[in-house]
Amino acid sequence: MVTEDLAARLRIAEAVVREAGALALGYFRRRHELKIDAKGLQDLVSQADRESEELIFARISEAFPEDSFLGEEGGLRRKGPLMWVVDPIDGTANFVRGIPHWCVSIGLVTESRSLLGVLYDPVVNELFAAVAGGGATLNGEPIRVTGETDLTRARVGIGFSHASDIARHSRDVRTVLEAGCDYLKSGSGALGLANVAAGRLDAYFERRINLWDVAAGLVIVEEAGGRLSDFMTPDIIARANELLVASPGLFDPLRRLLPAV
Ligand code: LIP
Repeated sequence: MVTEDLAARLRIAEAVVREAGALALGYFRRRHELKIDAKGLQDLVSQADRESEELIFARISEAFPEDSFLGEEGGLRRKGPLMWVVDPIDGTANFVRGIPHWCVSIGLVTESRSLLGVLYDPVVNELFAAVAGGGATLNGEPIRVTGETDLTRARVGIGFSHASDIARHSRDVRTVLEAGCDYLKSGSGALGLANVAAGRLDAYFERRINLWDVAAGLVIVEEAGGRLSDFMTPDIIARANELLVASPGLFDPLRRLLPAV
């Protein structure tokens, strides 16, 4: 049963993620004007990311002044019982190069779980949404993970950033391929989770991924019937964590292949 408060929060979050997606899409079409900065090795940011996050912060703070807010670019702002967690453009490396595979992600979390998530890909006008206990949707239609149980028919999203160990990542990819899976590295972990929820991928795995990348996708996958590894550890704001999400029939086989370290 979805409370009226969560339902109201979902409606507002959907409107805000669409507005931020429209702003980002405008920059995507004018990306040659963007000033792009490097935060680290292969870790980029532009004013599109920053302006998307500031718009979302302004709208969410106006509607929910008592809540916390954590954004990839602006960090933690305000403390409250519930925390909005935002990736203003997930897939920035694709975005700045003109590859149309990125999204805006807004999640609402408690200390232990993701309660609500909206994730918008404005290039193809796809809005993924879920609230705990209310199911998961794509443009308003229900979505479910696949019922796949055979690794040799599975396609697994595998993310990587240079915050991860290269040798470990190489072993992970080899292990998955030797098990007969196909794999995809797309540059957007958030869309990876959304595609698992929509039954387009059978699983998504990343050794070190940040809360803002997945805060929305976690509840979207869960409400679409997927299984998730324990991601929301007490220090999750301070550090990236390992994440495996999968259709139920593949979770244990993949967990054995890709053990948490
Ligand atoms: C991206 C993540 C992806 C990871 C990339 C990058 P960003 O987020 O969604 O999973 O593999 O390295 O961190 O930086 O585009 O918001």
